[in-house]
Amino acid sequence: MMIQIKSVMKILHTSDLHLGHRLLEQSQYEEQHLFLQWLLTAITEENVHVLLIAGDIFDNGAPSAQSLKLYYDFLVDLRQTPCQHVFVTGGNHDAPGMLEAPKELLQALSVQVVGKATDNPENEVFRIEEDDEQLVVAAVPFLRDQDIRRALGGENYDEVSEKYKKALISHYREMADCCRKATASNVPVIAMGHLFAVGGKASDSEQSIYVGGLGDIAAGDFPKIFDYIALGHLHGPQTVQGYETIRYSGSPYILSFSEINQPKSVVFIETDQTSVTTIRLLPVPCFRPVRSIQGTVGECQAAMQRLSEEKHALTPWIEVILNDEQDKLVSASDINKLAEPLHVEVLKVSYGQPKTIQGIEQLLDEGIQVSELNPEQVFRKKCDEEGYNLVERPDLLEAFNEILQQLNEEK
Ligand SMILES: [Mn+2]
Repeated sequence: MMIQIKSVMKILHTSDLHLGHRLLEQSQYEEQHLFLQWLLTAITEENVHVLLIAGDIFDNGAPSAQSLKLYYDFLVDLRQTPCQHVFVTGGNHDAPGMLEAPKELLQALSVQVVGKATDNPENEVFRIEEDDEQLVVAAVPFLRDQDIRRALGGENYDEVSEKYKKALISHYREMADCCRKATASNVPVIAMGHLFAVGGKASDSEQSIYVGGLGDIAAGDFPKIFDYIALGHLHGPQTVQGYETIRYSGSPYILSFSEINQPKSVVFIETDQTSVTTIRLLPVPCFRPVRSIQGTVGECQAAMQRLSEEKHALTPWIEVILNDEQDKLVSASDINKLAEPLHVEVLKVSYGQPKTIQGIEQLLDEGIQVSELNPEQVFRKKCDEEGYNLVERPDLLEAFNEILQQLNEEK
């Protein structure tokens, strides 16, 4: 008797590793290392065949030797797992040239790297086969304005925004056409992306791709051929407008204090011969707790004590906010002395209510849209919020305008 085993393709989606990222000047190397070790184990245990990393591999365009080693060691270690296909795309933090320098070398390890969009959309489309299964992947990186359209002189801000959005949508349409051409049959198709989608919830750590929602794309703008869209850029795990198959995996560890208490995960996806059958979140263990502790000196000390008694892979990092008037005279070094015998590390001591950084939308007068402001007006609003007086500090505005000018010239 012949037993037919229904084969399935198992895929893992992550993004925003930001290798080299520091939280309040502290290196996050240890948790990044532990996460990648955990990922190798998860890939083995779940028998994952395909790994998608949707942008922001590194925290900046010139990563340290330590960050590079972390990345390359991980890619080599993947060879010992069931994962035989890796797709790495550039994010807004990555330098495309840097990411693509070892492109051919990594191809030999079945790692496909797409740092930036080129004139040929076929460079972003890949077809893979595992046993009887096939999968088409459109590995779309972060799309810079200059990569996807020819800017004309004298465009104002709204025109740039509108045209960029159109170019973004048409890029995904070209991808869809290429994917259709890549295969004759109705095999599952996955797209990647590093962008801000409408309705997404940002935290403090994403560097806004463009001020004021330029180029926001909505769930309905993506062609229907894609069975799953693996997104990066937003650091909190979330769907786009409630669509289960259009998702941000989120960063695998926190990248700012605004992400405290945010559960982190990677996305596990299964396909059959024609489409996606399962989508499931795999929670990433918290290797290093990061907490914000508020109260009187006594309350904070007690909270530090409790945290110190918990068992964690790495020393917890904390921010202490003293909110009692009488504690104004307590210094950061006094707090550090209290923490010394404990298994916690105080990264920051501040006084009074924690300041929340507001998004530009919250700073605007009612009825005004960000798109109605020019960049200088947006800058002035942010300076107001941060307490910089531009009359006393004209150099700030000058510096801003100089940067703006440079950007315009580059375009
Ligand atoms: Mn990011």
